[in-house]
Amino acid sequence: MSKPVLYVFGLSVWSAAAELAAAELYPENAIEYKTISLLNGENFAPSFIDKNPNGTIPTLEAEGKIYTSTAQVTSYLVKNAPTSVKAANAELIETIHADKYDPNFMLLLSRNDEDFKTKANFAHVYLGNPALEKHSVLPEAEAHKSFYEGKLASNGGLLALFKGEAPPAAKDDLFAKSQAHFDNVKSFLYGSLLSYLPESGFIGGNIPGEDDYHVCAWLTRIVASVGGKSKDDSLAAVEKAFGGPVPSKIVSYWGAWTGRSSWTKVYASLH
Ligand SMILES: N[C@@H](CCC(=O)N[C@@H](CS)C(=O)NCC(=O)O)C(=O)O
Ligand SMILES: *[C@@H]1O[C@H](CO)[C@@H](O)[C@H](O)[C@H]1NC(C)=O
Repeated sequence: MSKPVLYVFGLSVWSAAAELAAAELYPENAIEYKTISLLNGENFAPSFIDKNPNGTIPTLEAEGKIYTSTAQVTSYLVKNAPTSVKAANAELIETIHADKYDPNFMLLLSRNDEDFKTKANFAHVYLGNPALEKHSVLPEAEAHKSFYEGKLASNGGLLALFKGEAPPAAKDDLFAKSQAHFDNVKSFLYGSLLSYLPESGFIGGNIPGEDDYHVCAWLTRIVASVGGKSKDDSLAAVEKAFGGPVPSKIVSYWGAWTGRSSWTKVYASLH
């Protein structure tokens, strides 16, 4: 039987959730990894959209089937692993993937002109990727016309803002939306997330369970998005950004994850 193929990218938050699951549960050579560079827009190639109509990673091909969301990919990896771990709490998975807590938006989040300047470079590279348009005009792209139209419109709209081509009111909208997002993330991190976390160890017990891969990936991105660069400086960065001491459950959870070899493997740099 051929190996499962996991499509990943080293800077992707949700790819990291699947990579953590793979590193925790499978021997080194049990899974074939294929890198899809989001910075080069490889996820916009029609051949990739054929596999995942949303053009997102992680994506998994296994036993003739294809899994197109983080929840599906991770769930497959857990169910088919040689060892068993605690299965997911569907409510937590849905919550942590909710738009209001979207960890990817943290990279573009601009609450004021200073943020806006800091994020502009990434916004230009990511949203203005010429690969999207290039792939969209290929004959093979025809079958995915609505995907390309939607993506060009949404990326283009936000890019116009960062290029200073949009009306000032649109920029104010971005600032307001960003402030609301920041507040949502803060209230989750300092509030409702804690109800799912144990005092020590993992949601899955002494070892991480299915929920923990998602929560770790989300938390590590939040830490990275506020300037955390290593496991040791990270909580100080969180405290400074959100203006409050990090809750003890988060401190303990961060320590539990960052002590694992899977975390060290996936997070050579925080992302
Ligand atoms: N809801 C999807 C989101 C996955 C997602 O947003 N993946 C990002 C990387 S973390 C991606 O591939 N983005 C590329 C894009 O949206 O163009 C899931 O849970 O799998
Ligand atoms: C694409 O994304 C949407 C919105 O997140 C989701 O409802 C849909 O199931 C996804 N499609 C696939 C094939 O994963």
